[in-house]
Amino acid sequence: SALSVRASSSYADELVKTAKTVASPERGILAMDESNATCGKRLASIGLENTEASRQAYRTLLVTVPGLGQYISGAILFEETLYQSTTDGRKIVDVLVEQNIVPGIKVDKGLVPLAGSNNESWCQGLDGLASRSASYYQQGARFAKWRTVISIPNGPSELAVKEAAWGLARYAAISQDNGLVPIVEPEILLDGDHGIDRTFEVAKKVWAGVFFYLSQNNVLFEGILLKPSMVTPGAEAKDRATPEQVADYTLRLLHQRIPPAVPGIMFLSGGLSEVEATLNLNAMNQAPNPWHVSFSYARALQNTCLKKWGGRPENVKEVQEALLVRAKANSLAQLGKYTGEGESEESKQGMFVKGYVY
Ligand code: 5MM
Repeated sequence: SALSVRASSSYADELVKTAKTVASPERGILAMDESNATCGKRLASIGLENTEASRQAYRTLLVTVPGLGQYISGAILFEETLYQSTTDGRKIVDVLVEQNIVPGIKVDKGLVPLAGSNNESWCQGLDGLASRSASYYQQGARFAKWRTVISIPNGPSELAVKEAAWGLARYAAISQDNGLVPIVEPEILLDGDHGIDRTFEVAKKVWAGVFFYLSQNNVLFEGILLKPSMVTPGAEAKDRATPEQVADYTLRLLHQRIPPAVPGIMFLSGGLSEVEATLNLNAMNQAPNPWHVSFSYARALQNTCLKKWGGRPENVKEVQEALLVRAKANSLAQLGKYTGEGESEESKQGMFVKGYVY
């Protein structure tokens, strides 16, 4: 069977099941795994201090949205949240499971400069990853995430692409050995004034490398999920692309590089506006795809919520409704049935920050 490809993982059947659950129709992933540094920046944008209590209050608000599990199949958590309780003392992991949402965990240790490259980065976190993953599984996580980045204006150099792909593949193999479905995320940053064709060319190289090393590491393709960037022009390109053009390029990329054995493609939003991210996803789901094509957004799900919240308890209900609106819009887009009607002006504003380093 396909599963014997990775005979060494005793978790093979469970991995396949988990991946299918996360990649289930009408649903996608809520990425709420901001590291403390990134979360601090988000909180600073609404004038709040980056304390554990603020992070707990914010994450409590997100996971307790009534009915969230109808649109959200998985939530990616930062380590602190995986071990944290809600403000009223329930384990966050338990709240997610009650909501029918699979808990996931960010396992990478972030980006650092890649020596010998053209100012590019690589992603750390392989040391000790097996034992950390085993503990995360014990704690209730069933999938993992590792985000590395590729910069188009800075190259990308062959070295950076190879390092990104190899790191993702080692992480994926280690995750599967410990029962966690790896989300493979090589984010191609929006920075640059290049056109969409250049992004397409770079994305093809990156995914070729990723799948070469995934197979070299005997990763079970049926038990992974991908988190790609959509193929768009650089954020500073003069020629913009319509959702139909983005969908056309992105689907072409997927068809040329991603085996149909992979159950789910969960796109990141990367600084696109909330509405743009939803429109693009909707355009990709106008015809049946070999994979579940859905979302794993952080900013494009949370931006309006964060602003509406502002740290004020009296706003919680309204904020929770706002998250549900975005989750529902993306759920409709997963089905190719989103119309874009009634969206606020704010949700149409891009969130790209030039040269932004998390
Ligand atoms: C939520 O941010 C995630 C973790 O970021 P840091 O390690 O930098 O704090 C990030 O990986 C996120 O899950 C993806 O980039 C997708 O988020 P967007 O905002 O691009 O949809």
